[in-house]
Amino acid sequence: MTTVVSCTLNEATLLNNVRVRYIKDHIYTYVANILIAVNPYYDIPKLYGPDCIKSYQGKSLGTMPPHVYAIADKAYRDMKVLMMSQSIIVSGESGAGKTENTKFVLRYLTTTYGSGQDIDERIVEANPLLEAFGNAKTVRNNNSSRFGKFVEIHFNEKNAVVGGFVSHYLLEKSRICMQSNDERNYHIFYRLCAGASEDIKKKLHLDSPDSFRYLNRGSTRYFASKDSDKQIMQNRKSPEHLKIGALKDPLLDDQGDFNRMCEAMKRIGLDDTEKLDLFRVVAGVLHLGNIDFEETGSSSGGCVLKNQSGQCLEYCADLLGLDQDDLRVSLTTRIMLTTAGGAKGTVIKVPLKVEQANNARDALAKAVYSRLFDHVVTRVNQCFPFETSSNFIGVLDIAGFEYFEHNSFEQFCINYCNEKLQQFFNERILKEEQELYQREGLGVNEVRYVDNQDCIDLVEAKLVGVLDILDEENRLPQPSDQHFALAVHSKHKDHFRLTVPRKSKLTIHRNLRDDEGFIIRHFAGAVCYETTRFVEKNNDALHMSLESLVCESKDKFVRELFENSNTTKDSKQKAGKLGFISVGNKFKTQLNLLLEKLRSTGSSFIRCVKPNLKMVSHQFEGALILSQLQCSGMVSVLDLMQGGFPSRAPFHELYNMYKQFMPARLTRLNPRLFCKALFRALGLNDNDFKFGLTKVFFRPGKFAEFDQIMKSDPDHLAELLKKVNTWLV
Ligand code: AOV
Ligand code: MG
Repeated sequence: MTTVVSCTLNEATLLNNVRVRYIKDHIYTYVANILIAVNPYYDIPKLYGPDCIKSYQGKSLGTMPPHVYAIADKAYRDMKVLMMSQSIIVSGESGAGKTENTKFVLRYLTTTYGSGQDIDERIVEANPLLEAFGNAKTVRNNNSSRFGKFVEIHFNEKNAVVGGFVSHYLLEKSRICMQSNDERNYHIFYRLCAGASEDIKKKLHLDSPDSFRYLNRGSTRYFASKDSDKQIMQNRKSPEHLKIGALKDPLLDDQGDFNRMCEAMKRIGLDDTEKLDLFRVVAGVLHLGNIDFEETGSSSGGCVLKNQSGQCLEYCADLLGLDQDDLRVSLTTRIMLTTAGGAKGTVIKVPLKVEQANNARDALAKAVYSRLFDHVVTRVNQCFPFETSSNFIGVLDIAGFEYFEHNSFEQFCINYCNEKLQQFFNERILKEEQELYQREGLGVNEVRYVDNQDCIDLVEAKLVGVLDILDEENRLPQPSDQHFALAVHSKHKDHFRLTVPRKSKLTIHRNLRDDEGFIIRHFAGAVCYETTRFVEKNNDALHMSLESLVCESKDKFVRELFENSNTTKDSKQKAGKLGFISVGNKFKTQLNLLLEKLRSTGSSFIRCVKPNLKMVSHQFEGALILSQLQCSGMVSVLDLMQGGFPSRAPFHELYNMYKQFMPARLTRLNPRLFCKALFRALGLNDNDFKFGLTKVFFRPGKFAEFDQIMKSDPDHLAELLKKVNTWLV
């Protein structure tokens, strides 16, 4: 049997089950209909090949070994039978395999149920492009997605693929200008430097990544040099590969990846002009990053460009279609509207200090790159448009709960998102299950779980939620991170979910003051957030002078990046007055829309698990894995399963499904009696199922057995049915 069918299910048996299977390269395991996927960190032969794809087509869950394909097929069949859109929610921590499994789902669905048109391929080929611009090497994952995405595959009334749509969430912007030790910027920067033709390199004035500030911040050098390093890296079973500087990871083949990306661009229909547009802006950002400032030494306290930055300024202005002098002025001064002295709306130019000019430069780089990423997603969406869609299957690939040594605004947003998804999971799996058992009168024990609505409110409630407190801070004339942290504490003095850092038992956070952060008790554990730069990170608006600079670019492509950005006109106007567009509240709105969508679909869950921190194959770290299973809510699911009935079928469905095999007199019975008679005739064990009011419920794995009897052995079935006839008489 392939599912978890142990009679006593608890976290120890689950962990053991997952371990035993993992050792045999069976990386997938079910708990009820939830798929647990352990990252094997090597390519298991034939696990995803075309034969395997074929073998899952149209098969009920549980009739074949657990697989991500089985979940994809279930979603498809549910969509078809229930005529309802479906979602597959893939979660797990960084490096657990979310993105890889997402790609397998997309490939399965387009291969198996595609229309045989370009569109099928395009949905799959969009990924290399999205990953080039939105993924980066981190210490946890060489190909870490630094944005969340929800990919919808749309189907027509005949249930064939007609198109797709990608929504994206929260690209990590800080990475564009700065990376932690041993991490990299987005792949595209290195790939372009490594792979572009000499002609393009010349046009874009590209050099080695080492020559760009935005790329050489990691502590180690980027180049893969020694052959011995390469050998170590290729042998992933050896932890030695971690000792080699991360930036020169020979597993990342920037040149080869560049070629693959260009191939993908071609396949999804991007022409050379469009390709060059993208590359030009990427290069423009790199040159912008190389501009340096120094103090003027004059009494005004302003700054000027360093002498050697003249060339970078020229390149950047040229590539982004800006006027050199305008760019220089916008980076070193700030335009402000003043109402002082009654002169309404007088424009004054305030000179910037070196640090402020550096910030202006970085803000411009982040704005340009993130708008470029928005454009890439929009462009990808144009590659698989659909006019009519009956239903869709959406796959959500978004970072799981994060808890690092230092946690900032990014972790705060991600963990808030995970609270919302956990609530959805609870709703679907636990609450609905429990309510259903009650409604159907099964007499199954109540399952207790911690409702996390209070934690969600703490973040998103109007006015008093952390996001609104932060927005309020952003709107102050002189916002400060310290004032914000204190405001959070003062509004939630006795909140169960929130506490001051000094009360933390977590020793690494002991030295944080109240005005430097706060701790939130999440469903998956307490996290201490350091609030430095929260105010800045929550603001999506550029200084007025920079905004108008790019909006008036001579380069049509750059101009359109800003004109068409998904910031609405309304919020732009507001931003103009206040200099503020809220990142946090935009995310909240997006997230609530996403959840509304998820709630309107049927859902399946894939919980990805990272087996070890070394990113090597064949190493199972039990404690690490158990804590992931707990964080993802799997352990509470087990409680439910213990006395539960994960598979169920309405009487009328069983009736319709099997009446063709039945003698006429039996089909005259009402569906409920019909099922009772059938089950009795088949001699099923009473412990394996329960009759509710409208449905019959099965113990784990038992529906598949029943289905097998009904479908696979007509002679045996005929024998049994004869018995029913006698029994009815
Ligand atoms: P993630 O999406 O969950 O992390 P990925 O899907 O990028 O993680 O997986 C990380 C790496 O693990 C991949 O690049 C592969 O090398 C390997 N891997 C994952 N799944 C498989 C598989 N089924 N078979 C073989 N190798 C696999 V992040 O995006 O960082 O949260 O932000
Ligand atoms: Mg990923």
